[in-house]
Amino acid sequence: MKIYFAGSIKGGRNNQDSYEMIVHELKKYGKVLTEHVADKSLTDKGEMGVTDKYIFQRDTKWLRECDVLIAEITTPSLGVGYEIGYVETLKKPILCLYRKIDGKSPSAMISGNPSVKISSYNELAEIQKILSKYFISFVSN
Ligand code: 6IA
Repeated sequence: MKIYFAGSIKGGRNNQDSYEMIVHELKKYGKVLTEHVADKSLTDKGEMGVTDKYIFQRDTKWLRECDVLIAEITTPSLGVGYEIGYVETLKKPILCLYRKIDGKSPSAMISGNPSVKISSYNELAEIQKILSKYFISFVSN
């Protein structure tokens, strides 16, 4: 199974610890095409040495290739929102995860979207359960 993991880069790297945990868990279920998104050394300046055009062409190719999109949406990101919309038009499954923070909630374009499955967590340790439950139902459908 090819998994596209989406997480904020230019939107801010505040939730990089969640991205790392998610990618660690996702590797149990398939090939993660975008492991670099979780990389601690990647800053909100992005990947060094590659052009924006290259990134766009490579990432949209992977979005067309993937079997599922898993997005961490706690930190709002234009790129992640774009990726969710792109994959939705391809009718592929989408799971969004977000960390519960007082006074904050995800965009209605995600939480109100019937094509998107959404799960929240308080602690990083909950991510493992959310993903195992998701992939069990994914395989049985
Ligand atoms: O708008 P954002 O940068 O927060 O968008 C993040 C999302 O878009 C991630 O899920 C990635 O899949 C994708 N993405 C956007 N920019 C990059 C990037 N470098 N490197 C890898 N993936 C990206 C940024 C530009 C750099 C040349 C300075």
